[in-house]
Amino acid sequence: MQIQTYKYEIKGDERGSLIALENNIDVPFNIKRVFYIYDTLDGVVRGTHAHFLTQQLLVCVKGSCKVTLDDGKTKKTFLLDAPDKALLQKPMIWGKMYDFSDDCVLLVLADQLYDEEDYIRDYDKFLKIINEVD
Ligand code: T46
Repeated sequence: MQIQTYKYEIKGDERGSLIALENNIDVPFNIKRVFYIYDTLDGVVRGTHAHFLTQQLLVCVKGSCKVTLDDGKTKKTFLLDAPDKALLQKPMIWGKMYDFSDDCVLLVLADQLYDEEDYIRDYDKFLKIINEVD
């Protein structure tokens, strides 16, 4: 499984830090949607789905969480623990997010508008589709 991670330049000065993400430059797609998840309760696992079309870039702008990406054959786990680190979740990759710190704010940039039809929320269905494609 080929995974893309990003490390962004921090354009800070004595007043504080700033990171800028530009369409198709720092983010490898046209951004159509932005959402963020926060106040995730202890022990909760989020995500646990794949998308048919959507790709999304995950940035933990505050706190930390772990992300496991799974292509149906291989699983890789990443720690997002700094606002200058990002992880790309491509279409047809199962993703789960967990071990959220209390202060975690996970920012997600996506290249599609929200559409529940784009979600595969059943892992067996995901494996079946992956194996049909192979
Ligand atoms: C992901 C993780 C990190 C919307 O109305 N619009 C949206 O853009 C999204 C993402 C969700 N919703 C609604 C759908 C559900 O009623 O918000 C509710 C919670 O969504 P979901 O159960 O998908 O939440 P998570 O935290 O399990 O997953 C979300 C994203 O869906 C997912 O792509 O990577 O955050």
